Order: sequence, then C-alpha cells, then structure tokens
Amino acid sequence: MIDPSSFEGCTVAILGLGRTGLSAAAALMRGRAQVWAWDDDVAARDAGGRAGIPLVDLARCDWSTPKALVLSPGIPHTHPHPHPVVALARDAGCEVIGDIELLARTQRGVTFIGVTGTNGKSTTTALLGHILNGADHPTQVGGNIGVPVLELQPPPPGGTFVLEMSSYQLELTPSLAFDVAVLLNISADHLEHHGGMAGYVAAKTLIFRGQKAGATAVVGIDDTPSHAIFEQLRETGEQFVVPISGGGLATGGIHVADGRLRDGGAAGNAAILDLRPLTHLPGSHNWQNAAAAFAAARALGVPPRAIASAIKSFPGLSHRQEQVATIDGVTYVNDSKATNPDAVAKALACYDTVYWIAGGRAKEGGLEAVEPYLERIRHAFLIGEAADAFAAALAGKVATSQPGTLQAAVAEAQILARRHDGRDAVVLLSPACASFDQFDNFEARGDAFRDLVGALSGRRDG
Ligand code: UMA
Repeated sequence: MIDPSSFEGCTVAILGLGRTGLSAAAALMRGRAQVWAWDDDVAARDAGGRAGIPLVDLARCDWSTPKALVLSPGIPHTHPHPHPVVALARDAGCEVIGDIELLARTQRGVTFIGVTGTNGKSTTTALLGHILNGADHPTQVGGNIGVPVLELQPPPPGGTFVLEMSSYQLELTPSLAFDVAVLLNISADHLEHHGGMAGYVAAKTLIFRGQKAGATAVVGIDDTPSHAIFEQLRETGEQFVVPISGGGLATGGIHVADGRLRDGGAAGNAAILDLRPLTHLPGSHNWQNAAAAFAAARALGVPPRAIASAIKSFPGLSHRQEQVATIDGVTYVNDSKATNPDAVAKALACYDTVYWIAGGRAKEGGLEAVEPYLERIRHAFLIGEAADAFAAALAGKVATSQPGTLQAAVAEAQILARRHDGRDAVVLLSPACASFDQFDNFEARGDAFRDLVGALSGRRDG
C-alpha cells in the first residue's frame, strides 16, 4: 500500500467515504496526517467510524485548519453546483484534490501511464498491465478500473503505474504529468458533472496536462472531439504524439486494417497481429483498445512480438462483452459495464441477432447512438427506471416488452431467443444506463445476470 507522506503532521479533510475516501483516509493515517472525514450518507459515515476513521462534520468545521480537501471523484465540485463543503474549502483557500494526486506526490522514480476515454478505458488499462507484467516490467494497475490507487503496492524503482483515469479524477489530479497518456475516444457522457460537452472534452484533455518532450501522447482519431485534440497536440504539443485507430488509417501511428493490427510508425506499416480470432477483444472498438495498448507498450520499449503474444493471451474483463454461456445454441453476453448508448452501439455492432436487455437509470443523450444497429435487435427487454422512456424511443422500430426486472428479462429473453431459427442468437445485457436504481453498481448487475444465466435450464455448449 501507498503511504502518502506529503501531509505528515497536517490536517486533511476527506469528503466521501466510498472506495476512494476509505482508502485515502487509511493511507493518510498511515502517513501520520490528522484526518477529518465525512460522508453525506449516514451508513457510509457509520462504516467509516467503525473502521476507526475520525469523523468531523465538514459543513461545520473550522476551515482554517485543513491543508487539503481530498474529494471523492463522484462528488460535484463545479457542476451542476459545487458541493457546499467544496465551496467552504475553496473559500478558505484550501486545495481540493483526489487520491491520485496523493499518489503522484508520493511516488518518485516510477513511470506513470494514464488511460482515459469515454469507453474502453478499463479494457485498455487491464490489457496494458497484462502486456507490461508479461514483459517482466513490474506494473501496478488501478484507478477508475475499481482499485483505489492508494491500495496498490508501490512498484520497485523503474516500475510502472497504469492508471485508468475518469474525467472526474483528471480534474482532481493537478500535478501529475503522465509519461504516457492515452485518450481513446470521446462521446457524450457525464454531461451534468461537467456542465455540458465542452466541459467534458476539456476534462478529458487534462490527460495530456504537463506533458513535456520525452513524454508520449497516444490519441484515438476515430471520433471528432478526439481527432481535434490530436490535431491540436500535433501542432502545439511538446510530447511525441501517436495517432491510433480501430478501423481507419492512422498515418504514422497504430491502426487496424481488416482486423489486422499494423504499426505505421518506424516499423513502416508492419503487420503485427490478426485480431479477428480473439474472442475476448471483439469489434473495432476493442481493436482500437489493442492499438492503444500496443502504442503505449512500444513507448516503454516492449518489443512488438512480446506485445502481440500478450494481446493474444489477454483473458478479457468481466462485464465487458463477457461471454457467460451458450445454452441451446443461444449465447448469453454480460456487457453490464455499457452504461451509455455509445458503449451499447459498439457491442451491438458485434452480433447479428440480438435479444437485448436494456434499462436502469438513464443518462443524458437518448438512444441515438444505438439507432444504426436497431435492425440487429429482435426484441428489447426493458428494465428499471428507463423502461418507459426507452419503450417510447424504440416504438415502431423494435419489438419491446417491459419485464421490469433483470430476472424477468432473462427468463423472457431465453424463451424468445430459443425460438430463433439459427445458431447465432445472442442475449445481450448491455443496459445503456447506470445500475443504481436496482443494483449497487454495474458489477452487482453483471454478477446477477451471470447467476441468472447460470440457473437457466437447457443444453450447454463448451
Ligand atoms: N457522497 C457524498 N456526497 C455527495 C455524493 C457522494 O458524501 O454529494 C459519498 C457517497 O455517499 C459515497 C461516496 O461519496 O459514500 C462515493 O464516492 P464516489 O462516487 O466518488 O465513489 P467511490 O466509491 O469513491 O468510487 C470512485 C469511482 N466512482 C465514481 O467516480 C463515481 C469508481 O469508478 C472508482 O472505481 C473508484 O473511485 C476507485 O478509483 C466507478 C465509476 O462509476 C467505476 N466511475 C465513473 C465511470 O466509469 O463512468 C466515472
């Protein structure tokens, strides 16, 4: 674990006692800081108290004492309104930072790789960790992927942190300049938190903040906002800029043509690997993830052949187009992590005959991104708070029903998918929504899907 020493002897306020706050409190206490922690939720607060974390009501404390406020990433600090505690801290001139900033201030002599993007960042982060560790390059993987960074083991000198960075976390990490920074893609997400699309793009661009000559920027060019950032960096950035694409040409960079990963840099468009047989990385969005991981690993000097071999052995991640089972010829796919329509569109593009389970707590932006793939959907089973709105959006385009719960949806989907004449039917949980109306998080939703599929009767293949 990391012991942040930069606040030894000082008072540090912590707001939010979820994964980030609990780990930050424990780490700061190990680093001999005086912790004042709070959470607006009584149960979270009580759990913190039971864990021995000192509780102080931050709305009523003396703000001349704390040297910093460590804010959990999900708590608003600008839009739609700054949390009142953040406003108090700022008024008192107290810096507002996140747990990754504490890590950056503590760890020296190591390489930092940051990976962001609206979609694919967990897969790319995990893939990169798999590649580097397989190449005898000691690497720790954490951040938004679900492992709070202060719970990681410090790598030996010369080792590497690969950090999945959300737009929320990027805004709370002012001093970290990544040695290798990866931006995969940008599409509308978290707009309320960032005050709109411009704010969201600006937050994503922070992945490149502070990069100097010697650093590397790996930039997806398959969507308009990311492409514009690539052009801007190429014109004005000091760092080495590598374009990547999952389906088009990335001149001088890494791209995938006809499913084959190609290195268009110094290697002169060399063919690296045929990605099409890799069932754990299906679709051009995953091919872009592979291109990004390849570019980042090359920046650290890992040989192309070692990278290709590690991409082949990558087991994939749970809840991201995870093939759970094939029963009576129907394949069940858990894509619970697809919490926005853009991520759903990428999954739908991989299958021809889809029985789609969607819904939950809807985000901004509607279902437009899914429209080009509606003809692949035989039936949509709608659950959660978004069921009515999704039914209205799909009316006249796709057959829908509203089973309401995941359990009922899986049961209905099995009945209909079994009737499909052919062996390519897929029951796809890809919700286009957050899970919080019915589950603690997307992992709990995906685990529930896996359990429900596990309990289905029928003949299992493989
Ligand atoms: N809270 C308050 N006041 C508020 C709002 C929240 O006190 O006004 C408290 C809640 O009661 C709760 C705590 O804050 O106890 C939750 O904090 P948080 O939402 O920041 O969540 P953590 O548990 O700290 O998890 C965070 C990330 N969550 C978010 O950014 C929303 C996790 O990413 C991340 O894995 C974890 O830190 C470790 O780094 C999850 C996520 O959904 C996967 N990320 C978003 C995404 O991927 O789209 C950005």
